Amino acid sequence: MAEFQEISKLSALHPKPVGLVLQYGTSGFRTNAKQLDHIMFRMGLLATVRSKKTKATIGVMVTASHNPEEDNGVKLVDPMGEMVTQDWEEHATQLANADQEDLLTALKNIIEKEAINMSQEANVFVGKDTRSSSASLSQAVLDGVSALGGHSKDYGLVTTPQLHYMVCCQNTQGKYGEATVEGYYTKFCQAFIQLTKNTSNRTDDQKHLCLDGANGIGALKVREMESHLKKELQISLNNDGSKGRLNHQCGADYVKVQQKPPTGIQINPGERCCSFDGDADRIVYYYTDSEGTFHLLDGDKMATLISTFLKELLTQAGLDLKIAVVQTAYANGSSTHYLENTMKVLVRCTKTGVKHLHHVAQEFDVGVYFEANGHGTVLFSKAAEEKIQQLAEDTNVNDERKKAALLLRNTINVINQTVGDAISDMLLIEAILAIKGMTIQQWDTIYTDLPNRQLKVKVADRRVIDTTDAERRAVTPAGLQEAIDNLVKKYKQARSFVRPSGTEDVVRVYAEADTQESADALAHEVSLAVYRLAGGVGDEPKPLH
Ligand code: NG1
Ligand code: ZN
Repeated sequence: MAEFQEISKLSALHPKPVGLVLQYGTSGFRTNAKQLDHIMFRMGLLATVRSKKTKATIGVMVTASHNPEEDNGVKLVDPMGEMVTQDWEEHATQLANADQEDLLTALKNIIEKEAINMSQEANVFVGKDTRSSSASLSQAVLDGVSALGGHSKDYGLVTTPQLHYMVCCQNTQGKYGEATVEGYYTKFCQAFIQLTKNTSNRTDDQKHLCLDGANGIGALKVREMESHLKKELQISLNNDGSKGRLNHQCGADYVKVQQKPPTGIQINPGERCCSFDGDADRIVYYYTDSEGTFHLLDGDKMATLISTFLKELLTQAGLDLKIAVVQTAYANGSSTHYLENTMKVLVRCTKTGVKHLHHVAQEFDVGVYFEANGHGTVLFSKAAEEKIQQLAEDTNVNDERKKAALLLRNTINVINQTVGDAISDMLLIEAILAIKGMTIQQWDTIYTDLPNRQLKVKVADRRVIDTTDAERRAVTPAGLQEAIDNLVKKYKQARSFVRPSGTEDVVRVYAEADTQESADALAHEVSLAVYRLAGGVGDEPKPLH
């Protein structure tokens, strides 16, 4: 076939370095940008084939999110804007690792296995972040698409969630919104303005938000969006990319892991601040109090605020819809306790990685899902959306129910349901705080986080650790879980677990307890157990204090 000749010719321009093996991991391929040209070309091929298979538009996003500037990566977006399915992740790994001369065979294998009709039209949307390597890498994706005769649309610089949104809009024939960045701003900002329009006593102080754009794409896009907000949200933008380096000592990941404010930002006591990550699919909030103490409001705090708000509205609207919060093992124990025991909200725990959370959230009428690191969103079932819509249009309901239904309808519209989205999450949180007339300090005191610590341990082969129960218990190596159980018993309100990272060559250790000293000590002792029982390499982990 003609298209296969074209692939042979073009793939020679995007050669695979001999011996390089990469895995489609938790969030696609991610490594130093210099190693990715062939991966990009091949993902262009794969997206085209996936488009033929699904008879729908597929997205390809070139980004390495919160990684350093010199890295890059690529992820595939499925028709409804969700992450690509597991079996196609395997196809991606196969295609990525085929030797240059075996590429056609690997591609044909996928086509055969999936029974693809190659005469079907294909359509691929491509987006990229602000990394200097992203321009040529996204061109390699486009080359891959055209090598197989697919149509492509290059959205250029967009956030990851914007690309997910475009794909969903396109495949729902505009029902989700218009597939342009303008359409994105219009949809989400209009909903935000509707939500906040009856909170007229907001002062300029309350409308003010300090934002750390991580020197990335999120900053650019917030600037573009600003006029749509009609001063209802006044953002002072820091780390906008004009000076600093992407994700360097700033951004959501830095703030969450370091538990301190980003550099390049002047924070006044009590001021509400937030940080995006490098592709704007994560967000965390924070403030410093009058004593200069830093307070982080992470994904768990956001999930709590959002689910409380939604539960109250559902009650006021008299709608019997099933709401749940989906978390991972990294969720702070206090948040889970508060949600289950005070809010009486159903909580489900799942494996790390948003695709797992997304999947579980789909089981409910209203599924709020967040990773502690600030990646998350809310999903509404079709039935839930219809019930809310009906009630909002019903002329025979009392004012309270009507008002709640209208708020719920606008809340649905301010949320990007395709994937966690820093911009949309920011608008949602800002709207909730405005409606509730709540300061960030008041939000923070809903519950108090248990002190916690995350550590990394280097081992020869992290796959020796196998886990169960949503990664909360280690099944192998023998004796490890027993050792962890015995260590946990020594501390109050303690919990600890270990799991192999899906994005780094390390084992992650998490511990929480009643005091920071205890959490630190427990994390260290568990790290030692991992080092000794799971083949630690290098120096033994040292105590933190
Ligand atoms: P790993 O490296 O598998 O722990 C990390 C994050 C995940 C997720 C992925 C994808 C933690 C503890 N882990 O995964 O939540 O965001 O990266 O970026 O934050
Ligand atoms: Zn990200």
